[in-house]
Amino acid sequence: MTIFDRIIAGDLPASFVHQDDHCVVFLDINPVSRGHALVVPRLSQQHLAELNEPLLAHIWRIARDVGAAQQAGLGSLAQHFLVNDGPAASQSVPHVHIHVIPRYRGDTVRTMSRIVWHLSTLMLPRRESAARRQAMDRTAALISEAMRNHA
Ligand code: DGP
Repeated sequence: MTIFDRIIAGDLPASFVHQDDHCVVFLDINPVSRGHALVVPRLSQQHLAELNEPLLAHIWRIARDVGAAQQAGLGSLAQHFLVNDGPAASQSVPHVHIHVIPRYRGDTVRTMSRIVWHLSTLMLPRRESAARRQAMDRTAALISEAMRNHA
């Protein structure tokens, strides 16, 4: 069982953006930028190649919609879609997930250095706090609302 299975089961907290029959979207605990989201299939598989075509299409469609909703809800200008597809590609959670990382005006140095840091083995998990969770919940709600409005 992966940590994402535990989030999907409701055993661990997360700031959810979207949930449907096939996937969930919640904010990354260690965000590269504000609103950094993870699109996670409910099916617990490690590699993209293990997903069937309809599920693959679905999670990429949802990732596209999350990117659009980050722009509408948070004012980002564009987004990176990133999949670390295996441990040798810096995958730390063995459960397929698409990172949707928003980009903001003037953020090149900060975001690029954080992406490098994110992909390195130096990454340390952030501590949970009530204030931090509330801030993440507010950000998730803004993306979620924009996603519903653009559906
Ligand atoms: P990757 O390196 O591609 O496997 O990214 C895994 C991401 O998952 C990483 O950016 C941090 C995030 N993450 C790990 N544990 C948790 C957690 O418990 N909650 C949330 N929201 N994100 C997590």
